[in-house]
Order: sequence, then structure tokens, then C-alpha cells
Amino acid sequence: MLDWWLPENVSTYGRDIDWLFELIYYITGITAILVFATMLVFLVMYRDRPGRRARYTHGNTTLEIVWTVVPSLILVILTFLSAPAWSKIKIQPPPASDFVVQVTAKQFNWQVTYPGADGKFGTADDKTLLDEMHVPVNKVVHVNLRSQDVIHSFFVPNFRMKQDAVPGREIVQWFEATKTGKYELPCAELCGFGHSGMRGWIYVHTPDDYKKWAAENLTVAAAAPAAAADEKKSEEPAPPASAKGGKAKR
Ligand SMILES: [Cu+2]
Repeated sequence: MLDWWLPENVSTYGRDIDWLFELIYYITGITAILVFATMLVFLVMYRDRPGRRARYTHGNTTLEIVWTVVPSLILVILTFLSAPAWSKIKIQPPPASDFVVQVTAKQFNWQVTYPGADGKFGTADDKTLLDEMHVPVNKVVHVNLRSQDVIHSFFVPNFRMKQDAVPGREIVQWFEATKTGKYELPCAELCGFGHSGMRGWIYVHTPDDYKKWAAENLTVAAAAPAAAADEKKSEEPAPPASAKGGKAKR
């Protein structure tokens, strides 16, 4: 129902997040309407009128118990309802996959490293891209998330994925994109003066396109990754003007 408002969901676990978001949105929305309606009614009912004296009240114990217990129950129920999604995305081991990328956040870029032909990180054939990640569609991708300086947050709104990158830790997160396209990867943790300009793009390709891209960019004699990015950019709509030149701003 809020599809017009949320960014398009292109992740296998996006629905698990979205229905919780909508549920909480409607609960808080209805509560806000009830509170403001009651407030307006009381403003009129108890307005100052000639000859009417203020009445002292100790409150109403029953009413106070009700408005304490009901919200508490709602919060407990929401906790139980959100536990399966949280567990699936954050607690259980990610679904098995042979597709692993290492993302190292720094002020103010995402460094995306592919392990190369040997499948191992930290070897000579690793390939690191700046602010861009390329993945095939309908494929579980493991992201080994690190930070080399401060806390950043790896946020992909279209994937409903968000995870802090913490110095000294490697945190494994995963996603599976269900639609090809170009998706924004902003940093969602205020990490310094260049924070607002810290963002990358995730390109989700068809398997064939991905193979082609990998052959051109991840092999040892690869072309400069920037050239591929420029080609891609010309096919895609330009990013919003407000995002331009944001690097130096807070
Ligand atoms: Cu950051």
C-alpha cells in the first residue's frame, strides 16, 4: 500500500521488512490521529467559559493501567512478529553462496574487492573497485563488511539492507537481488565531513551481462573499471542534482 512511497523493493527479503514497516506505520498513524482528535475535542469541551470553575482531579487508575498495558502489549507483539525477519536476515548464517565480495568502508568511499580467479582475498589477483559493485541477479551475494577508520553504515534502500561497518570487525551480510538495475548505496552513518557525498552504486546484471562485465573488468589484464562505469552511466538516468558536489559538504 505504501509502494508509491518506499523505494522499489528488489530483494528476496524485502517483503519481510516492508509489511512490518507498514504495520508499525499504521499503528503509529492511527494512534497519532486518535491522540490529536481527543486533544481537539478536549480543547473545545473544557474551554474557559464564564461561571465555570476548574475541577481538581486525581486521575483515573483504570484508565492509566489501560494506556500503559495496551502499548506494552503492542510492543511485545511487534517484537514477536519481527523476530523471524530479524533472525533470517541478521542472526542465521546466510544462505550458501560462492559469490563473496569484501567491502571496506573508509572516509568517504566504499572499496569493493573481488577475490579474483583463486577465490581468495588478500592475493595478487584481487580487484578493488571504488564506489561500485557489480553482481548477477537472482544470486545470493555475501558481503564481508569492514571499516578502515570510523563506523559507517552500508545501506541499500532498494534491498532493505542496512548494516554498520565497524573498525576491527568483519561482519558478513547477504542479499539476493531480484531485478536488474542500478541501485544506490549511501553511507547511513554520519562519518565525517564528506559523509553526504559517500555513496556508491550497485549494478545488478543478468547472468550473461555479469559474466561479460567480469571478463572485462576482473581478469588480470582488465580494462580500467572507470571506463565501464562511464558506459553504464550513459544508459542510466542521471543522479538527482542535489547529490552532485556533495563531497565537501556535511
Ligand atoms: Cu560513511
